[in-house]
Amino acid sequence: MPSFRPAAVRLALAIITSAGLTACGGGGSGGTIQSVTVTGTEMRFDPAELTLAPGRYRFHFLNVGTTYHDLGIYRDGRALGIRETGAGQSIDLDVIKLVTGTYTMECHEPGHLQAGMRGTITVRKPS
Ligand SMILES: [Cu+2]
Repeated sequence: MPSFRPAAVRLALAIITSAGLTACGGGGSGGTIQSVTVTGTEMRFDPAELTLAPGRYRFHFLNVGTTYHDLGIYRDGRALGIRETGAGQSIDLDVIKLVTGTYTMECHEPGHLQAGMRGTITVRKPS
């Protein structure tokens, strides 16, 4: 009997995977990718508060500070996307899908988050 267990687990994973693909392919959001620019400096993001509609986004991170900074987008402590860039440089994060809820922007260079380099993204349907 125990020998059947791995196959059952694989089957369950396959079902979850195909459900996920269906969810991604469906819906009316289409292939539109919106761009959001966030600027980083010591020790803050600008804007620090963002309100966005649900959808797919590419964050463009512009470091106008004098040291390395990174922009990470987190939900429930999990990073959905994160990129680091040097002073005077900019970088694009991978496209991420934002659903209704609250996300945080955080810089994880040593001491930066503690110094206040964080922000909030509120995602909600336009009223
Ligand atoms: Cu930083």
